[in-house]
Amino acid sequence: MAGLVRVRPDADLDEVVEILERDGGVIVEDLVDAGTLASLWADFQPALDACAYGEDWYNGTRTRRVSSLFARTTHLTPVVTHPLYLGPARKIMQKPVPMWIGKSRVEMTPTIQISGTQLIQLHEGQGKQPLHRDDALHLRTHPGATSRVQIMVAMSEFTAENGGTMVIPGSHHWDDERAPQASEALPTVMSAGSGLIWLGGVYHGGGRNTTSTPRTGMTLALDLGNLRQEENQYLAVPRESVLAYPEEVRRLLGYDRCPPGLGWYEMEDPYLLLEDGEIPGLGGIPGVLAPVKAPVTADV
Ligand SMILES: O=C(O)CCC(=O)C(=O)O
Repeated sequence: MAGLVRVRPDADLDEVVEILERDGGVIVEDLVDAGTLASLWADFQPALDACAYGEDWYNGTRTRRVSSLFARTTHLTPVVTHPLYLGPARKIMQKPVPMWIGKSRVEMTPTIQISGTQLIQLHEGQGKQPLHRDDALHLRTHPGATSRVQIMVAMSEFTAENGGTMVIPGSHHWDDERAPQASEALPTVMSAGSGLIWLGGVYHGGGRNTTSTPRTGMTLALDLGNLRQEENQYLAVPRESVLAYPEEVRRLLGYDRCPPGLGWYEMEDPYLLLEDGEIPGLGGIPGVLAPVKAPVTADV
């Protein structure tokens, strides 16, 4: 198969969804503007410089990895809410699920959430990472519905020589018997500020860096809201840092409920606790809201 399709940041959402569902990945050129990229570098550089290389073959022994990104910067909103990242993630993953509750036929649409965040800096001599599927974290079987949409933003240029992410286009359609071959994987070549977006079922991995210049990528993953977050965002991001972001991002960080009823606090939307520091009326007003207001009849 040919390499991944490249689109501009103003590409049509439905077209990008179609590309992603067909090929498993897409490159959005110039997804992050120069000002945002500079701000992210300013906030992340000290942590990257202080970070030691990894110690195992999978994470890379010539690779620096820095996580807890929403605690380290306030500049991630334009990345995680980019219409060509969040838009396709919502369209692909937030599919209504029909169910019976007693005699009522209802549909529940899951939320999505920020799962893992990481800077990945490959240094000279870093070899290829084993090809893998990121939805393996949730022990997903294939083929199956997509439960993760991930982005890798090029913080520096990605080339075939410096370890640009290796991707096997179309591999999300494969079953679990077919093993990925290195010869099938194509390097992601993109300029700083561009973004590779791919589905959780796609085989991919970091490439080999044979140059003397580090390759720096920033990856964020959006997962279905009924799965455990890869990175524990409640521990990784202090409340003050969460509050530095707008409501949509706060909810994506996990301060939300996934229908029909996951993630509640005292049976209420945890977002209320985050914002107000208390659940209004708790203990004082009878009739605390049910987790989900679905059209369910009382007779069972
Ligand atoms: O660094 C990359 O390009 C990909 C890294 C990756 O897939 C991983 O660490 O799981």
